[in-house]
Amino acid sequence: MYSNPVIPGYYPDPSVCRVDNDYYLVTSSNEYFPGVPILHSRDLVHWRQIGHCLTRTSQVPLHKCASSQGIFAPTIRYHDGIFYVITTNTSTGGNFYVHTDDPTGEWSEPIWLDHNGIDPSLFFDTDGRVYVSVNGQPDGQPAGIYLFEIDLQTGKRRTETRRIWGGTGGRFPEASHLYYLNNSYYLMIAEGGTEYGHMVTMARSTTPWGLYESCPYNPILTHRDRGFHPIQGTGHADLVEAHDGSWWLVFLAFRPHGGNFHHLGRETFLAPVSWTGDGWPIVNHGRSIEFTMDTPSLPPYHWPPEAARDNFDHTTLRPCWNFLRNPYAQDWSLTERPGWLRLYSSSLTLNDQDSPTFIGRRQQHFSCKARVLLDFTPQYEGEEAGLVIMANEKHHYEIAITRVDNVRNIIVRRRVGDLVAIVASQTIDDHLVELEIQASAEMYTFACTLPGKPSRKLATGATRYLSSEVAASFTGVYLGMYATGKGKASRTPADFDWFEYSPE
Ligand code: 6LW
Repeated sequence: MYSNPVIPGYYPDPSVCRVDNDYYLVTSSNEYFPGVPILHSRDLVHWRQIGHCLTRTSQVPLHKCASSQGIFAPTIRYHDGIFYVITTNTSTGGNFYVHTDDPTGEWSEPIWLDHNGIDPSLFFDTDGRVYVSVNGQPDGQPAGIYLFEIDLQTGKRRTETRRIWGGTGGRFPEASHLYYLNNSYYLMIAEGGTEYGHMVTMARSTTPWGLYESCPYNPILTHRDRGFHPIQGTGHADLVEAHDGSWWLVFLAFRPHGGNFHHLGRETFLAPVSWTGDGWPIVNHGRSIEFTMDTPSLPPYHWPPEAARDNFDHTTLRPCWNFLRNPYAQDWSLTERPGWLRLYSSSLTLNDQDSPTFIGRRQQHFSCKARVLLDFTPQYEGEEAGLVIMANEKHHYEIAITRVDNVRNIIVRRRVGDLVAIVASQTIDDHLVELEIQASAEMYTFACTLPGKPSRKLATGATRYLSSEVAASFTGVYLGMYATGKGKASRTPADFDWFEYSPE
């Protein structure tokens, strides 16, 4: 028995590999930096983030990339003592892979592939050949999954590119992975698009190049016909044989609320896989995916819980923290005021498709609370710093300290598309202020607490207007700290003593 999602919050397009009794999983990261979060588990249910694969701008240039573009689906594989992650930077450069012998450390510079498309995967055949499968079709060719052999050291193509399978007729065949077992090559893909029509399909062949025979049980996973199920969009999967010989599937899905609106993004789920007598996979015994999975899991292995409060007592950020695109080093410091995270207001704002001064973490629970203690005295009109719930540059709500008519104010502002409104504003004079966003599945509530006074509710905002359906985003919402000079690089420090994230 275990609960889904196994990795809540914006962790989409999961790919997993096993090394003895350890499991490593990577996901897309789009415009967020560092790129490609890597997580570690000993039971496929309990995961801890151990870092990122792309930690240098040279690996992941995201300058002014569009929201929801940047880094798309990755694949992680382990071969001869080396980890490989292959992915796509849809904004700069296309398909590439990096490698390391230590997944918690630095990864290599990119090895670029001369091939278009997205969702590349690496396959190490038993004869030593290495293949790339990807969905990018050469000019004039039909959609489908294409295969070519590469020189692993250089990424150079060793063969022509061939279309090996077109899927079962769903749109957007993508997310391909190849596996060799039962003396057959199994090809698993996603079809239908990463929304409500998403599905996983499978085929197999006697050679990597095909011909591929479609699985008679396709789609082996979908919720497209379960319109009222609280779990939707199941698809984009990766298969793994556990150290006890059991088989499992990790895949993405999302949890709509209040109708078809999901704001936490596409999350990572887990399901058991069994095999039919004639060698085809059956996911969760053919049953729907549930929040509580009534099936034996691997022996649980729990990680120590992370403290709810980050006191910024270290000179490096926890792995949960992300920037928007490649950050400007001068915009933040963990050393200028030890024990505080110092942000400097740059000329950029949260409305810019750039890297405003912002550091955030995924919202991973429908009901949770984010609080910060902020020391900030704006020097210039319009300068502001505070706490934001961010979908993208056109969809965000923030509670902030600012200066209006030369008076220090607390404001709550909501932006939904081209609608922008300050929905609360009041003067304050104390220096230290606690800002708070309380989340329920349907509503965000914004409050502040001044020294020695009770918490004061200022405004609310519906979660649905930050959902992927409204914001047209591939990502999920982030809770973050920010500072801006709104067109003026004022450099007034905004000091955050702590950030507390409390699931409820
Ligand atoms: C991912 C691809 C997809 O690479 O979304 O819609 C992309 N399909 O499988 C980004 O998550």
